[in-house]
Amino acid sequence: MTNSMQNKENINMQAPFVREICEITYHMWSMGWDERNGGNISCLLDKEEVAAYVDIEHVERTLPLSFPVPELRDKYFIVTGSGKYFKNIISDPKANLGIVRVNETGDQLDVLWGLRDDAVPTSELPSHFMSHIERLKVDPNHRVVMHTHATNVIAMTFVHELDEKKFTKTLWQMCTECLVVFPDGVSILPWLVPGTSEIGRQTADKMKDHRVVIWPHHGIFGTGASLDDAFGLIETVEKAAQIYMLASHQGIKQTITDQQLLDLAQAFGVTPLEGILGE
Ligand code: 2HA
Ligand code: ZN
Repeated sequence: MTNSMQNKENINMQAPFVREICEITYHMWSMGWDERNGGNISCLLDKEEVAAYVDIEHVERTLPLSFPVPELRDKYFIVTGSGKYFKNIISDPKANLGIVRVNETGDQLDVLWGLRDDAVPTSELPSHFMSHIERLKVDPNHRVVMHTHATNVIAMTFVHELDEKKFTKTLWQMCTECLVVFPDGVSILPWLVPGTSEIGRQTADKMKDHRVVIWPHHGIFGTGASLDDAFGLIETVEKAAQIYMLASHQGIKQTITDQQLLDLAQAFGVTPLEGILGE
């Protein structure tokens, strides 16, 4: 067998993009964020990196897209499957993940690998694909959209005002690192029915100038140039929300001041989202 054929046989073990998603989803489940089938991930892949492991000329199935995405034509993604449990991906990636390509007209998906037993991509595919389109416009390095039910972020949406600027400021005040990690702040949608094109459009609209979108009483979307990048962003927001949930009902006696946050931004060379810190 040639090396390339061996690679194609052993994709579960060898493809770094499969291994990474296996590890990170297991980790996210261990954090308690992805109960049952909660959470979903999509990651943009280069044609060449896919072709090293999968026969890209062989289409296993095609799936119609109810929301055409011509902007993503000929793009390759690894996605989590609808109804699949993050807990189980690591032990059976081929059943729980899929490698798909958007066709030339942007209205169909070619399944190239995985999604075994007629599985389909995540129910939140509209939010993922529409967010990829917007993030790619502002960041050519963008690759990952990650959705998870981060526990303390959800809890905070019950007890904190849902004003984006006030929510962002509270998060920045909870840990010194926050302003450095997400100077662009967090955005928040109204409560909407998940899985629809409408929540996809509204999520993507926020993604024009944010990397984080919070769905109240549901979870969080984070984006980035890599799985680590998107995960690290969500982890930092979740940590701040956790501190808030631990500290707020005790009566907060002091916090990081606006001037200290401005000093921090200057020291780390980041520009805080406007209209949050008093100048
Ligand atoms: O994949 O998290 O929002 C299940 C969900 C839906
Ligand atoms: Zn969800």
